[in-house]
Amino acid sequence: MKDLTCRMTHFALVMAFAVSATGSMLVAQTPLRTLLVGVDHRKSISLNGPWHYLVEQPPARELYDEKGNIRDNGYALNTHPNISSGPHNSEYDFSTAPTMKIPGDWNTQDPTLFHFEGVVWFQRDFQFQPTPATRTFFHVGAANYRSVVWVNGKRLCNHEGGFTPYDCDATSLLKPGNNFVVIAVDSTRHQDDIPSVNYDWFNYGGITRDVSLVTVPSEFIDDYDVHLKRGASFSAADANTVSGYVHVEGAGEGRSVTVRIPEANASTTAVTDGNGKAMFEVKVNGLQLWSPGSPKLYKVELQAGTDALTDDIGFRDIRVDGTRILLNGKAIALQGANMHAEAPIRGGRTNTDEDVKNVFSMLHQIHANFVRLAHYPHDERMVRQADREGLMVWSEIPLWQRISFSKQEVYDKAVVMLHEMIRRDRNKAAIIFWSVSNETPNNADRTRFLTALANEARHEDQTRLITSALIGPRVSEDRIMQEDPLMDALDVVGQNQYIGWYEGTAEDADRKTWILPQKPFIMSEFGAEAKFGNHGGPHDRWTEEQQVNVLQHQFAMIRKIPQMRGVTPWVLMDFRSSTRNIPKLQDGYNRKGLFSEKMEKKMSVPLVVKTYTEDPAVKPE
Ligand code: GCB
Repeated sequence: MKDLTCRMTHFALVMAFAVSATGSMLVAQTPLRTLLVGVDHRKSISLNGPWHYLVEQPPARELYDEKGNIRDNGYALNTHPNISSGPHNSEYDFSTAPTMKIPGDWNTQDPTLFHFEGVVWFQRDFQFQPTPATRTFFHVGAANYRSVVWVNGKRLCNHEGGFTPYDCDATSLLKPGNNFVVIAVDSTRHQDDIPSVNYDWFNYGGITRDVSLVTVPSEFIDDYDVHLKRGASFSAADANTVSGYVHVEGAGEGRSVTVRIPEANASTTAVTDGNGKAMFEVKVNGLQLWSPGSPKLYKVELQAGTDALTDDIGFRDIRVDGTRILLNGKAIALQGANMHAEAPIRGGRTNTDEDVKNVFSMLHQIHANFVRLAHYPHDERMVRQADREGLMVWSEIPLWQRISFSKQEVYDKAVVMLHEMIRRDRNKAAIIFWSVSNETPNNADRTRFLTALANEARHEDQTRLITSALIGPRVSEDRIMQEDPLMDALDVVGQNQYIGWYEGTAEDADRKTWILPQKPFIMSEFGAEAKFGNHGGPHDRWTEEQQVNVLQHQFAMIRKIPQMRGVTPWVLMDFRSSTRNIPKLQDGYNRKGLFSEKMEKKMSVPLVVKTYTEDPAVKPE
């Protein structure tokens, strides 16, 4: 996260506040570097395709010196060995090394790297012609987990975090004609990372999302937020104002910014303040709001000087009223599933249009209007598609279970990740929840940390609801009481539990009475493992019949909880996890999917469909 060499252009200071039970404050002051919003809607030079790669076993001395500092004089220089004559020099050569497809994880592309967690170096040549008075950014959609980028042998930037994008200003390092880029990616796990060392998914390493070069004018739009104006309450009659800001990087005070929505005949001009930020508000007659039944997106044209960008943006209002969740003033019930970014059929990380199409075909089959993208931000394509198809989305940062909550440096990392997630997707109507965490231990350090983070998310974005998935309600006989103090910091509470799988039998759910505060809840996880094609009785573990039985009793239990507004079984599709090692049943997969990893429908799918279409487990009010 700490960027040593990347030029900090837009130097935003992140400030997070929370007063803990003891009155102490958690404040992060982390410089955020420029992050380009809407990159997929800008003209760019794609650097996707084959990249040469070399593998480094730990301790990876080409990347790190003895003290663990990054070296700039190793493979990064991309030199070539003297084969025939001259002095001895390097003992590596990218130009004759094998290639793999970028974007792509290394685990599913090279069988010798299937279980590899460590450093892989990537290199490619590319052509470039600089244009005067422009800046060119190197954009990486995601690289898991740490990555370091060198252009033409000079360090450009480093980034920490495997699921959010970064942009580095390469202008001064690029030259006309032939250039090269080297990226070292380190997927080694550390206790103070986010996620930490232990988690229930597969540690796919590599440059897992799109890579491109984005050229912009010297003053350019790096960030914008275009949303339906949010008032103290929602009224459909008043829902005709679009507001937000456009930030112009490199601009001082007094630059003119135009926001146009041609289809609605709306247009306004605003002026930047001393920080390059122009706040705007524009009336739009007959504005059609975004909703699952009518996922209307408008082409929004932004212009600042010679820079222009068009994005597809939907407008909607999401808020809480007592235990209800209101979308455009109407109470809603959320029905869907959890989903990992596991590519159906082919395996590996989801990062193509085909992957997204496959995931959506499963979501359509279960009649989902909602998806929880667990446990980290997924490829931007997923959220774009959700915007187009009217699917509501829960997006989360990977604060999963045992994070080092007492450490300030971990908090600082979390804040940067949160900002990267919000920044990339804040203009997508589909996202209704930002989740700050999943299943964290209930203790003072955790509560202080996550309360501050929730407040930070709310401060950054007032147009969404803040949530987290909790675990561990207090159970006394058949009463289940959720008393986690973190709930105070949340708008909507996610509740995970596995009655019938990790605890007791499916039928135990019938006797449970839930005592919950008056807030909207989502039953964010429940389920049971079933190997596709494995059959038996309703109590035979690992069978499809048992999965059906568990889900059936779960739905019946959820139906009786008045605060429940959403339901997402764990999980849409089986996914790889290195902790799931029962041969013939798991074989490296978490089998709680409604579908197998090959998209084969398990017997639970018809039950979910029937529930979602005929006898919902959750009601809007
Ligand atoms: C959970 C976690 C999820 C796991 C799931 C399981 O509670 O949130 O990441 O994969 O349980 O299958 O155990």
